[in-house]
Amino acid sequence: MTEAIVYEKIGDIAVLAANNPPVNALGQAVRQGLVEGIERAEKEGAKAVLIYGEGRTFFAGADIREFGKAPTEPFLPDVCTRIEASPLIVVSALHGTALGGGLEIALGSHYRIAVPKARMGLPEVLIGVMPGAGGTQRLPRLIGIDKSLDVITSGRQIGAKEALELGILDKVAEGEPREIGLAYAQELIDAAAPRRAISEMPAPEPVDFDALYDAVLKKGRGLLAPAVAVRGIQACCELPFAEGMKRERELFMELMATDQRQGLIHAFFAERAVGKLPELKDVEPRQLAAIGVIGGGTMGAGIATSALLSGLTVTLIEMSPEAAEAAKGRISGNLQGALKRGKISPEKFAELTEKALTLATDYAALKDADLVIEAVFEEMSVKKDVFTKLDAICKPGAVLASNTSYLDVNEIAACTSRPEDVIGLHFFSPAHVMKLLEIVVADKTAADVVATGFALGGKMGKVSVRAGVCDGFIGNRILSKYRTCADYMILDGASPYQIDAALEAFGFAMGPYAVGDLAGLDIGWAVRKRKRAEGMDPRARDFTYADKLCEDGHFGQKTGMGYYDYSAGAKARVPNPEVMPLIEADRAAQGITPREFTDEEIVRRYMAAMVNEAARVVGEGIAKRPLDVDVTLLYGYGFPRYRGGPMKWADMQGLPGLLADIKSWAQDDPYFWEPAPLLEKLVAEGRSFDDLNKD
Ligand code: T1G
Repeated sequence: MTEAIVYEKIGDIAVLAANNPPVNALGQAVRQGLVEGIERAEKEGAKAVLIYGEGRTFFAGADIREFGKAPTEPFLPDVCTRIEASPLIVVSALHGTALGGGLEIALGSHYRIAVPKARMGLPEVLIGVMPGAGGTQRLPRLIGIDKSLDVITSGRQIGAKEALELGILDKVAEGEPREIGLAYAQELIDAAAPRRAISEMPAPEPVDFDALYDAVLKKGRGLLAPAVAVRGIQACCELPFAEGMKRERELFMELMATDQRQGLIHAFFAERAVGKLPELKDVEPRQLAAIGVIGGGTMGAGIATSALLSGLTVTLIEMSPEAAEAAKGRISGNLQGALKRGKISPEKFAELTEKALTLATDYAALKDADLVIEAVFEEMSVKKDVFTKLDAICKPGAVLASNTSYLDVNEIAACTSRPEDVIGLHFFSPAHVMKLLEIVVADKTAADVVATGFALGGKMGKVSVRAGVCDGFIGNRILSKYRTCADYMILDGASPYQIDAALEAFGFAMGPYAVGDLAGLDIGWAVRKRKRAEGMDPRARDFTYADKLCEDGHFGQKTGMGYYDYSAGAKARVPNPEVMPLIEADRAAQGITPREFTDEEIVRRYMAAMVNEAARVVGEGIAKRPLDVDVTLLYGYGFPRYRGGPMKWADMQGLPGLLADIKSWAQDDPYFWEPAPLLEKLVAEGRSFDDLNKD
């Protein structure tokens, strides 16, 4: 008997306990153990079988580390069918997260019980595949087409209460999974309950699956898996069970072979790896219970909201009592959202706004804070003034953090007597919604202060990425490059509307010009003015059309006009008629004869600019690994998740071809298209960005 499944006989009940930490993934040994356990139970004359998981959870799904490798017997769908075919009563007792193949094992069982806190679901589409062990064949038989479509195409997790209401569970009981499972199995034996094989239940009547397929494909914005899963449900309704299982397997293997599956699995593991830094191994974070926030504008209020929701107390400092009250209003507004979505109760709302939040105008209120983060005006002199005051007021060991989005954290640290306590915590707006947090580590930042930054991000449910100090850190520095590439393509003949459409077809939720209108064109305008004031490299191409748009007062959605005219609403995406004349005038003034761009060229150039700058960012150590760039772009910049991130995309495209394109474009613009040394090195060595992730 393989140790991954521990067999035990208790009276008439054979117990199969999964023992494969950390999440009882259904690796080969577990699958083997389940089949052997069922066979042994039948040989030993048991009347029922109980399957449950030791440790933190029931099976959390197939072992996704086996993906991409040759599948090994016994295959998971066969294990589920073997369980179901047993003449004994088979009970699964769920706790933790019974996901994917885990829930499919439970569906292969005849009865299902769970503890109240158990969660379950079929999240396969989130990693680019679909249920491949009978989920699309059994679930519709159990709960119908509509509910199965929701569960399977959303990949969402379901709580035990909802699962009971849906009919996925037969019972929910307090207690340990083993105990409630044994009691339920005995109850079924005593009641002479019948085997209840889902595959023997009638399948739902077919519906218009072509229409469903089209609707799901459209909703997925290019994501294949949910739509292909619809074909699995169709097979359930149109084919006998055994043929339906074969069809499901075919569809599953088709998805397994897609780039999207590669991209999504990469994203899954990258977002877990990004918080694992060797330099933080065994480093304890400092105490984190009470924090201070300076500045209650959009960012400060968002940060305070996120901190309050994560259980921290917050002292918010503003310039005046009125400004502090206004900040409290923003925070309450943010929390109203959480209240409406049922994330917090009315009592919790009152506790957060009335007890956990303290307003003040005097920095002395920060004397006991464990960490203070400033979100004041993006001006170095203002930041230095704040940090000088904090240095004088805050207790020894307090972490002093800046939310700056590009200023030099080393320079900020240097104005305190404790540079080792200073760090950058770059939140993205709105800070209580966006998951990305760039943890900007300055030259003298202490390791336990970095660990405290990650601990804060963890409490807030952020995806935290370590960044070095440079203009724009990881995300904004790369953004500046690919955004400039788009601007250059406009100078040379493309339109902002063609560029937005091409990149939305690539998978971005919004193209760069629609994003600019949403965020506010004045932000980019200020950056361009700052860079001109700092002195731009004479080799850099400049353009005026974007400035003129701002000079005309068009900042995007907030003024009703930007690249688009919002008078008919944001969804209408009506081009602003003033834009093309400004672009044409700029081209004429620079003697540029516009040329045609294909959508393919637009995407290729845009992505090459992104990857080339990202390679510099990794090469300079600003980002630790290529996967850190992937996670940053996925969580902060709307990069399509099914492509895995820019570095994963580049690996799948092939680095040599990308470098060749960059070199050919460098003939026209050697400054902008200078190849990144790391990219040249990897191509010369025949290596990929993913090879670097594994170094
Ligand atoms: N296979 C292998 N390793 C896994 C794993 C899995 N399914 N799930 C998690 N891990 C690892 C993870 O990499 C990390 O490893 C550790 O476990 C803790 O995970 C046929 C084919 C279960 C909700 O998609 O959603 O079944 O970094 O840090 O936050 O239809 O992990 O410690 O070395 O995420 O508490 C379907 C994916 C597979 C579930 C736990 N199942 N996992 O979250 O811990 S496809 C899934 C999760 C399938 C069948 C198809 C979460 C979690 P390390 P963690 P967590």
